[in-house]
Amino acid sequence: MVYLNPDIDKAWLNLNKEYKRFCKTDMRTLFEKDEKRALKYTLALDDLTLDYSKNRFDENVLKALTDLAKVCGVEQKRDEMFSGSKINSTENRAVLHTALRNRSNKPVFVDGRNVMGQINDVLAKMKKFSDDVRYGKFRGYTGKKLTNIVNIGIGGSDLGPVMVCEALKKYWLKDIHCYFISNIDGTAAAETLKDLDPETTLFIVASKTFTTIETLTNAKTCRKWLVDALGEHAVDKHFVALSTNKEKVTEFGINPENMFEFWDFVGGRYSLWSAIGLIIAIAVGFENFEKLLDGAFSMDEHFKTAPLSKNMPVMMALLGVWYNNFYGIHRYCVVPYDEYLKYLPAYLQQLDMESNGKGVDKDGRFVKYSTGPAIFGGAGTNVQHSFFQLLHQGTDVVPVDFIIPAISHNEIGEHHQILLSNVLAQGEALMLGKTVAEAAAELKRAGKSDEEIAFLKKYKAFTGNRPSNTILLKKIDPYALGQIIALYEHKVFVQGVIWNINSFDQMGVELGKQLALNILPEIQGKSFAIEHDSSTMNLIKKIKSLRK
Ligand code: G6Q
Repeated sequence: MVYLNPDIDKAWLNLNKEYKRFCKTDMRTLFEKDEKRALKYTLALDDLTLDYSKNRFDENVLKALTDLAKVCGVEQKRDEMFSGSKINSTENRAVLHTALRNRSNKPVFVDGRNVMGQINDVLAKMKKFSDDVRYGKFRGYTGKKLTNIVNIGIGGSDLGPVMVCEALKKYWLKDIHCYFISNIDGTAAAETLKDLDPETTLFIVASKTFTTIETLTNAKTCRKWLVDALGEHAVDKHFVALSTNKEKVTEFGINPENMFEFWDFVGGRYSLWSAIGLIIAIAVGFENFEKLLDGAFSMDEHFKTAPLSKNMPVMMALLGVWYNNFYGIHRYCVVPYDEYLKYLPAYLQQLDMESNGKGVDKDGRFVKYSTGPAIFGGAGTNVQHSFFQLLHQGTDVVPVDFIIPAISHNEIGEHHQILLSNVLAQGEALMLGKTVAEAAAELKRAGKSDEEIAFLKKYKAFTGNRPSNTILLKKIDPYALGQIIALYEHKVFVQGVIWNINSFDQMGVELGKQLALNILPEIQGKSFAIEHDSSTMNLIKKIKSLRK
């Protein structure tokens, strides 16, 4: 690590020393030595529990990590974020997704102006509209109730709403059905529209900028589909927009009265709490949308007030830094054991990788250390039957977050008990492992010959000492979901502070977009003049010949 601040340098060097002292210690031994380990390293907020005891650390490591958080100014920067400072330095913007769920309604200022008024106005407009759609007051052009709600958006304008809608499916109004069109691939629109009735379909065009090519192209296709069926006059009753850009919304042909506004201080991947959550409010009702905000607010308060060593997002962030920068582990896995949370890993992938996948620090220097890890995941138990082999016996260690509700919305027979026993078993297996001697003894008990035992014992052994967090909640309800999402948002924030990067821009997605604009006319046969590398040239040629 090379920083200009000697205090920070010292904290990193101290962690290096801690790593050298500690790295050979096995978690099994730590648990054997300290009966209270689990109790000591479990945090709770309402019904949410974080057990982080199955990680590679001891008291001294934790102290060194919290010292690092202190000298990096985590607390001060956190307060700056909450108070509306322009911490998104490259875009000169405040970062105020927390104001969207500021249930205390205490003023939050941007450029000397309290933003709570406009936030509350949009929430009120969302409440009215979502109630009107749900209870059939706002109807389609031909007078039918709007029961098919299609969100057209991509990235931050899709992943949050789709994840939350799926997570809260149990709370959907019976006759409301939600659909999401994000990909520019025509299949997304075609497969969605083929089963829908224009008379009962409401399109929500979700785009902060209202310039995103995928969203505008999909919205155009859907608009044409509707106009072909019901005529131009029907648009006002079937299209609403969520955006910061009134001009573009109007230019596209959506009535600005049907626009729900949000603002530059809301980043795309942090926007589900804003007007971008409209489809959530329609699906689950505004009261439940408010409970989602309440849950996030409770985590915000925890993040703001709990001491660093008792602070859930801080602890998760510090352990991530510990693995990433000292163990050299640059991967990370999230496994919710709940079918309703199946889109959470994809959502977190964007939240974390788009926020912290950065290589230049806030002072304009190329960083000389690793930043955000690669994230993957999926719903358990399914993934136990796919990539868990690597988690248990692969040569790369992958820290895992397990997320599990104690009660299922669908308590059928033994299903949930089996699910619960599986998630606990996975955490235990990863941590304890199985020594070669234990594997041999097991094979002996199973009646294997000495020869078989000698051959099989290493294959049957598990190194163990593989870290995991367990996030336990009572049930997947709007409040708990709000808490979990905010927990991860703040974890990502803390890591960004420690790595001294701007977690709130996403310039890495620009280059591909720019080059695609050059290639498009060539694919369309409108231009041939642009020079590419020979691979791209060849592929363009091949594609054109295949499409002839
Ligand atoms: C998220 C990103 C990005 C964005 C999409 C959609 O933080 O900014 O994923 O949400 O590119 O952008 P629009 O909402 O402007 O269409």
